[in-house]
Amino acid sequence: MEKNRLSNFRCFLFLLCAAALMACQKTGKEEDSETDGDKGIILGFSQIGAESAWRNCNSRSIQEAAAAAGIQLLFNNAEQKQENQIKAIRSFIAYQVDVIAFVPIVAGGWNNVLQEAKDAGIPVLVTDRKIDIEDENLYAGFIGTDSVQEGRDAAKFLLKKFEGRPASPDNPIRIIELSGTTGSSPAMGRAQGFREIIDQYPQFQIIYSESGDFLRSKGYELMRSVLSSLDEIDVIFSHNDGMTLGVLDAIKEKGINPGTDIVIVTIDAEQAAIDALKRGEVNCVVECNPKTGPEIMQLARKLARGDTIDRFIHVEEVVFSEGDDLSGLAPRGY
Ligand code: GZL
Repeated sequence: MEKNRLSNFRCFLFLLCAAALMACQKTGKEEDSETDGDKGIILGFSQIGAESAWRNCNSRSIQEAAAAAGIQLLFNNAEQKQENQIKAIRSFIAYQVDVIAFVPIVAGGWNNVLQEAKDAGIPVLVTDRKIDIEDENLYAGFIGTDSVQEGRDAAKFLLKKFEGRPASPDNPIRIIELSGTTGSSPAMGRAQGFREIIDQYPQFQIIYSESGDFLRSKGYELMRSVLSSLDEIDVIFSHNDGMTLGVLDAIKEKGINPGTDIVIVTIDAEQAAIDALKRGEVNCVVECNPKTGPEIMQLARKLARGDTIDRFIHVEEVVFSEGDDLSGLAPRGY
């Protein structure tokens, strides 16, 4: 009971601060409305947390783009808890923001709060991760990356890497998979896309798959445990660079050469992963673009005006492989 009261009080405080902030800025809204109808839009954004360099870059992109667009941003960090996201969305509804956008930490459990937003007449934009929902009309659209394609791209690299290598179901190419947050669309999508390709070639076998929750610390722990129990590993497929950095730490501790003794494929394309690719410690890095802030603001403007948007908008992404000339690659910024 005590915890709940504290949590509700925090939510009330958040609302109070938001109201105070917007009250002075809202006066600006009336003045601005004469000059630019789009200015003064209030966007409520629920971010899942700060679990990786990718997530922090995603948050910076949203905050910087809102400032550049003159959109008033109510930004809430849910600290990896869906219940905090639901509370934040409810506070945005209570405050009657113009648009709500959020990254759903997991795909399920959004029906009720999105129905409340719809009943309040507030359009909702889903970003980065997708949701499973009965009534697709409860949100206006999605912008983010295509996790299933990212999984396919990882698998296609392995087909090329092991082309011509003698392998059979009796002498398989043994794959360890470290997956992302259980129930999240990137973890499910990457696993699905990877298997769509790999399952066509029986010589590839996933001998171990476990969630590392997109965290470097869990990637390290899981890899230490795997190395203590399995001695024949050919490939590590890691759903994000954060976990991969933990994997590299664990592998090097055992005197094993990552990228040579074990092929490593990873997703996100953080600077640290690109640097590991350049050092030959990683063999393939599939990009997952976190810099969607400007597009999110354009979509928020459209929704605030009552316009419709495309249902699914996937951002462009590339694949970086060993042997690529990366000398001209710009700093990644995350
Ligand atoms: C993917 C995104 C994932 C990243 C991780 O779209 O949701 O969450 O791959 C991040 O680095 O934690």
